[in-house]
Amino acid sequence: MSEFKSTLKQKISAYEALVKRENKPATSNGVYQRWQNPILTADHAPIHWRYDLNEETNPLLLERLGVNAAFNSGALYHEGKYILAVRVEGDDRKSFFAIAESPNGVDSFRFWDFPITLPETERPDTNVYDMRLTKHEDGYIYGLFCTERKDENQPNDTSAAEAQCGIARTKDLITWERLPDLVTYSGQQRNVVLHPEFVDGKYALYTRPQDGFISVGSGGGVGWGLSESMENAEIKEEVIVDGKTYHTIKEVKNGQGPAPIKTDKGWLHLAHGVRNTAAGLRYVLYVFMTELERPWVVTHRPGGHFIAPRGEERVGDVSNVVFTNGWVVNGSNEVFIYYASSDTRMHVATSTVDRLVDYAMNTPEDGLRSAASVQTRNKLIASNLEIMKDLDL
Ligand code: M1P
Repeated sequence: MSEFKSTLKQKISAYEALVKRENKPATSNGVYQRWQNPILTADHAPIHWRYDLNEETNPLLLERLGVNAAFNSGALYHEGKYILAVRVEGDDRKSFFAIAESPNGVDSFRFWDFPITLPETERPDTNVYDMRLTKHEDGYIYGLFCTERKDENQPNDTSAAEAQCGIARTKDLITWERLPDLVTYSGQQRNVVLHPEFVDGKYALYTRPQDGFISVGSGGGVGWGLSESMENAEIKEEVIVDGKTYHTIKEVKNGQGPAPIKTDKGWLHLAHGVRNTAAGLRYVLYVFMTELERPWVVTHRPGGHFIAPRGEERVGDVSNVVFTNGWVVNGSNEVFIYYASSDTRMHVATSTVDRLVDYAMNTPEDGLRSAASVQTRNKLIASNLEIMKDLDL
C-alpha cells in the first residue's frame, strides 16, 4: 500500500473512532445531566471536507481546507433522529451551516456529506451563523440566523459590521429557500427566533434589538414582535419580554436561545445572559417561563445561571462562554439541551420537561441584593436543619 493510502487509512480509522466514541453521563445537579464528551468538535468535520483525496493533486495528503470549530447549533427532533444545524467555521473564519444527525442525541453525531447550500439575497452575506430551527405550524422548518455584512457607513473601519436576521426555510433540511431578511426598526438584530405557533394569526418572533454589532447599547433584552408573513417578514413594533438587569447574569446583554418548549404550565424558555468581568465577557445560560396565551409575558424567572462554563468548557476561541440555540424534546418528554462552549465545540445536557418546569417554577428569583440572597438561603438552611434532625440516613 502506498504511503498516501496508509496515511489516509489511519486518518479514516481515527475519524471513525472519534465519531463512534460512546458518551457517558457526567455530573448531575438533579435539574440536568451533563455528558462527558463534547458531541461535536472541529475534528468531526469529515475528512473529505478538509483533504483533497486525489493522490495526483495532493500526493503529500495535506489538509487543504481546515475547519476551526463546530459550535452554536440549531436543533430538531425529526423523524426519530436528533438533528443539529451546526455552525461550522472554516480556518478562513467564515461560518456555514451543516446538518449532523445522531440516533440517540448524546453521541454518534455524523455530518451529512455536504454542508447546507444557503442561497444568498441580493445583498450577499459576509458571514452567517447561529441558526435557530423552528418547526412551524405552517408546515415549514424555518432557519433564522445572523447575517453579518460590512457596515457600509464606516468604510474605513475594517471591523465595523452590521448584524441582521436572515431567514431560510425547508421541508427536508436539504433544499433551502432563502427569504428576504427580517425588517425591524431597531438598528441591528441578532438572536432572532421564530415562535412555533401563530399568535393572533401572525408569525411571532423573539428578537434582540441592538445599537451596535457587539454592544447592544441602549437596546437589548429579549424582544417580541409579530409579522404578517415570513415571505416579507417585518416587525413594526417590538416589546421587551426579558430585559437586561444590573448586577445579574444578564447585566450587559441577553438573547433568546432556541424556540421555547410548550408545556401545560406555560412556555419554557432557554436564553443566554452576558456580564462583564476583568477577564472579558462571561456568557451563561438561564431559563424563564411565559404565559401560554401571551408568550411575551414572563411568569417565572429562576434566579442565577442554569448552565455556566465548567472545566474545559471555559477555554476556547472566545473563552468563558456557553451559548445555546438548540434543544429538543423527544417522544418521551426527555429534553436534550445542545450548548456550545467558548465558540469552539458542542456539548449536550439532558433533562426532562417536568424537571425543567419544576426548576423554573420553584427556583427563587434573584433578589437583586446580597441581603435578599442571604435571606433566601437562610430560609432554606433553617428548614433543612429541622428536616435533618429526623433524617435517618
Ligand atoms: O462570542 C460569544 C457569542 O457572541 C454573540 O452573542 P451575542 O450576540 O449575545 O453577543 C454571537 O456572536 C454568538 O455567536 C457567540 O457565541
